[in-house]
Amino acid sequence: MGIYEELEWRGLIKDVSDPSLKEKLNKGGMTFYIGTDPTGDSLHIGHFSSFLICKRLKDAGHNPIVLVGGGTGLIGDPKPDAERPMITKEEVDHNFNCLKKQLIDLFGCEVVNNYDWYKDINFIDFLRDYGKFFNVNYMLGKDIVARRLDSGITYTEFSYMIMQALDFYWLCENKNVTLEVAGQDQWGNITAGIDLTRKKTGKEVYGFTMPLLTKSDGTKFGKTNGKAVWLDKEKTSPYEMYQFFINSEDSKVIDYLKFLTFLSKEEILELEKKNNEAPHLREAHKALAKEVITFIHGKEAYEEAVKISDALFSGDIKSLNAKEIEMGFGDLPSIEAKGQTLVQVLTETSLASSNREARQFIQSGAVSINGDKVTDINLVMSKEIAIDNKFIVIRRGKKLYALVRI
Ligand code: 629
Repeated sequence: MGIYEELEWRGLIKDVSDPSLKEKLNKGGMTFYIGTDPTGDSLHIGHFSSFLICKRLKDAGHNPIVLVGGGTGLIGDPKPDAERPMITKEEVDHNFNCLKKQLIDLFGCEVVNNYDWYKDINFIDFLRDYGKFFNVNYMLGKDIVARRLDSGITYTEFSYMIMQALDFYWLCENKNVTLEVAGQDQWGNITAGIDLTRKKTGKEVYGFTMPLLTKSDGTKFGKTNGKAVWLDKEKTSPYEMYQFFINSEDSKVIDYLKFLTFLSKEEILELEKKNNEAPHLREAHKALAKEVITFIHGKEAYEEAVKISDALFSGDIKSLNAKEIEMGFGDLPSIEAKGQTLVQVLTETSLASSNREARQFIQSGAVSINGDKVTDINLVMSKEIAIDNKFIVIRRGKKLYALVRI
């Protein structure tokens, strides 16, 4: 199976600019690029699903270049619904450096910045050497622009497609790039670049897009409780990422394995069989979490995430050190220890609705401290009973937790 057939099997081919691309991709040897704008200081799992194409095509004998748009990031790629807020040059520079580091750490590829060539193009030259090739009706025909005419689009965002098209032309002339790849939302920008390059040089360049990962209800993949799943472990811990993948919908987990891992077709079909026969064992989900977290954060971070998850499930909190508790309980209810009794802590953390109910829970044996059942309603929160003198983990029943910080 050639790389094109593999990408098709994985569901990673959406639009293709020319049928001849199939043979070209299977042959290898193309220099291609994929871009991202520095709108934030970390990539998220949605970017990750697109940027994996760098490794997929590199493994098939192609040469990846990643563009981080220090120039286009100052302008803003129009979104279907509304104008983007303008971000400052300082923010763009900071974000550029963050994303460049992440991309090199993850993919080890060449990173270019389109500000490096925009800074040398003055306004008159831009209009004469590039704007002249864009008929306004052509630009209005692009899907995202057409959808913005009612709500309004500024000249700034309207100009964006000329800039991205210019990039493809510049990279073709200066880096021998003959292919741009992106998620499906970028089709209009890619075809603008193909057309501009042909008009200016007579050369044929190519593009294809990948579907954007979605949840079964069609909404955007990569958000959990309204929060994005970031690649920066200080923003989304490997443990949180583990929980995100373990809780993927059963109906989507095989698609996610195809999009987000390098497991073979045979391995994925085997996991699909297991997922159909015994979804409660979550073997496909665990494989997905293992492959993605190991790729992004490394084997140790993955193993630590599993250890925390198992401890929380079994209640064996004592097996965790303070750092692991911090990671595992990051977003659970937590309070500072100020000499409270266990009864007060249960009500303060809403593990009980009243002191009376708290006493009932404790005396019925429903409450444990750091994994050990306690029945002493007068137990005082102190560092003597804390793990590493830092944390006291309260558990009520099977799944309700709260954290007392010393
Ligand atoms: C200049 C800028 C170029 C080529 C591309 C770009 C960025 C592009 C864009 N991409 C999205 C982004 O920056 O906005 N105009 O967040 C995003 N991309 C990855 C995938 C995507 C796309 O980073 O292509 O489809 C989904 O993640 O939306 O010369």
